[in-house]
Amino acid sequence: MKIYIDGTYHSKDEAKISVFDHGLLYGDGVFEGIRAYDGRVFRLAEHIDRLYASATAVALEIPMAKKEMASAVVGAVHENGTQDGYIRLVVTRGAGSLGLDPSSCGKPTVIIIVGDIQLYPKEYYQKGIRIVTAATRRIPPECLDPRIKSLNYLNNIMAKAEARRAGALEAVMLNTRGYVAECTADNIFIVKDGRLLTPLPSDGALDGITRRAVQELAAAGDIGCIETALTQYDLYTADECFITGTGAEVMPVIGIDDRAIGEGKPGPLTLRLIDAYRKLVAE
Ligand code: PXG
Repeated sequence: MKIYIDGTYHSKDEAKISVFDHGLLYGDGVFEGIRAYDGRVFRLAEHIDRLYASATAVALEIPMAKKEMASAVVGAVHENGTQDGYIRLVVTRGAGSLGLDPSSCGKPTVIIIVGDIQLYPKEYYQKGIRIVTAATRRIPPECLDPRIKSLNYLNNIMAKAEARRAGALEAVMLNTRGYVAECTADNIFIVKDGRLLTPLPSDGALDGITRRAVQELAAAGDIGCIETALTQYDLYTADECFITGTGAEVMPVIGIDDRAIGEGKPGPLTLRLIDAYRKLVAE
């Protein structure tokens, strides 16, 4: 494994950053999780745009142009000889002093890790998964915009731990007003009366790249899709449910908090979208 740090490749054992990096000390930084399929990076431009938007939102100036960053990501995939893999692109505030002040940090640190993707078992896609509602609420958008993909994941991690304790793979997170936001590392969709519904970014949803792709596939397939406020009631009474994310792709959800969703098996629209998404990534 060859890891890119600020323009230089290091072996896994040699890839190290300063303990004074504010990415470590304060979670001060932004990141992207990206997939490579068959040697090609999926929706790279969208990931780069989101990374730079996250950085702009937290006043972090990435020390390279978008074009250069895109080349660095593609270069790291080639350097590792990766066909199908997972790319973690991280930009931290850089090394500074022991204090919050970001102005003490000299230069942001740019890290690109290309790893193997831990695929979910095939049967999850065929049979669907059960998820639970976490007691941990999503940080309110008026405190931290959910569109910022920052290195601060503690509240999502607490929710993920709740999922694990409940024997589930994922957990739904509500916002502080009780509306559905998203899952800990995935967006959520339901199907109701032939139409897709998904929470709004203003209710705490990350503007997911997979979410966008599914919205495009729905539009292309004449399936209505709206972003709207959703409650637990909407989830429990949905005809179908699925989650979307770079890692999970499109994953059917057949149970939430011990309620069966729809007929308790992946629904027809979900299966159609799984198929369409597979074709899209293979294009
Ligand atoms: N919500 C949150 C909070 C996320 O972190 C998504 C939704 C889905 O977004 P994308 O753009 O991937 O469709 C994410 C993405 C990991 C990992 O290592 C996490 C994500 C993506 C890839 C890997 O756990 N989160």
